[in-house]
Amino acid sequence: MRFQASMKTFFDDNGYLVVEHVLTEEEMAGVRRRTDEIIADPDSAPPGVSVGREGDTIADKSRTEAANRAVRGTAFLVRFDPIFRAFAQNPNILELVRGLIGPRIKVFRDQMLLKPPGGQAKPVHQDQSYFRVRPEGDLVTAWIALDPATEENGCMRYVPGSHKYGIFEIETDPEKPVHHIPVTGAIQFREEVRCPVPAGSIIFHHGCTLHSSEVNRTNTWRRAVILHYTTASARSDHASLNAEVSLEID
Ligand SMILES: O=C(O)CCC(=O)C(=O)O
Repeated sequence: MRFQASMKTFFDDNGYLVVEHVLTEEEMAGVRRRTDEIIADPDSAPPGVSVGREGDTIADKSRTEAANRAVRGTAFLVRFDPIFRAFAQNPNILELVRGLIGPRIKVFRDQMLLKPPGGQAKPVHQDQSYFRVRPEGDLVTAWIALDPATEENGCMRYVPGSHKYGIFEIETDPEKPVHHIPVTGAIQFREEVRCPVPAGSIIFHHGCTLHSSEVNRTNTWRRAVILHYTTASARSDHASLNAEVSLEID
């Protein structure tokens, strides 16, 4: 799928953009295989990659030990795994990212969210709440579906237009400090949009767009690669994040 000016118009208005069928089965084969290897044996991840478990971020301790041990996510595969590094430079992905934020880009951060069967919800948040990249509009997240994402398995949900309000103050739950809950006060947002997509699709979202996903109510995994691109010159307020950029491209 080639970049079209109408995509940028939609993205600027709504703060997200669904592009279906960007990647072929062949283009996803390597990352799917590596993902499954890491799910089966988290110790097989290269040094430097962090692997998170369901139990790290959920307060419900009544779940089984196996459910809490299931891999929930990773960080830094692009930085340390050659297959993911090549994937993050897929020309079709880069063309779309450059169309949205400009010609010179880098992968600021990378992660996966791998909802296992029964996997937990991700509450509403803004990526910029974590990353604090300046300028604020220079961060775009590419959420890449390795499996079909459905309402049943926890597809992405977006609040259209919410990126226009900047970065909100946050509250955190002491039990689950990983979740940054934005304090949005009396703002009347447009209605949330659910975005089921076929595998190989990409949903782009602005760093300030409010988004979330629900519990995976199916018996199969919902795997997604999440690449946070910025302009080459963008910098975070957090020096430690600038020191750990996933991949310089331009
Ligand atoms: O994959 C999910 O369920 C949530 C992903 C997310 O919050 C993000 O891409 O920022």
